Amino acid sequence: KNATQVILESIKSDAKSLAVLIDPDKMSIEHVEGFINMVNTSIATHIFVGGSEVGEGVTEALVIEIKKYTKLPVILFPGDVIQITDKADGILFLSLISGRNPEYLIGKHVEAVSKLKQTNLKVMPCGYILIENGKETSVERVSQTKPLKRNDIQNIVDTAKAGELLGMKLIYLEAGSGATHPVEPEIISKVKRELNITLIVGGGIRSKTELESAYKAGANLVVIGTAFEEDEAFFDNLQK
Ligand code: 1GP
Repeated sequence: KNATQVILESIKSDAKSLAVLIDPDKMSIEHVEGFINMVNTSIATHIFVGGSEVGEGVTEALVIEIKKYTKLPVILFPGDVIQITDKADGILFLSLISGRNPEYLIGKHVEAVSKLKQTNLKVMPCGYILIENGKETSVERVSQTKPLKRNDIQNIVDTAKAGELLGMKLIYLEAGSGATHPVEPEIISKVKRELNITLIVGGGIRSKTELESAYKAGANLVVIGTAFEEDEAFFDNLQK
């Protein structure tokens, strides 16, 4: 099975997948080998690479290094067009549908096309929904958009459904990197109930209990970054 097939199957299936998010801004090249070795022994199924503020060329160098040590699919989770590199397997083509900033709804995507045409990246259209978690997140700051209110669940559900009806293959409920409160299970389950496509959940998940409750509520793929950045011993709880 090649990486692209693995990605496709993970999109279609109801599997409980875990993506480890690596922010190129925070991971040094020297540290990649040791870190990826820990990822390999864990239950992680995907590696996401991306951040809100990353310089030119940094992502590509990091992806090349990651690929040396793992067979897991490496998916770009880009905050900007400059993070596109054909060294990865796929890209989440994120439209920030919780916001009303045309740049992040369609502008960046138009800009990305000429770059994507030069790659073999598997492009995965994804409705990206930012949900308030109590403090301002970097997505909010960089995109100049407001998150959806966490007590207006109907609006969150309708936003996710609108993404599906527009043809998106994935919906990503995002509390924001380092969020104090992850997306609540009640929100996950109500969105999942209405949705016929794969549901990704991330932001602020720091324990195995929170991970499991996200799966139980209906998340198909959970993304964790900060918990690994802050304490690599977290991998010990997530062994295969
Ligand atoms: C951020 O959802 C991801 O975009 C992961 O968030 O860094 O809080 O795990 P954390």
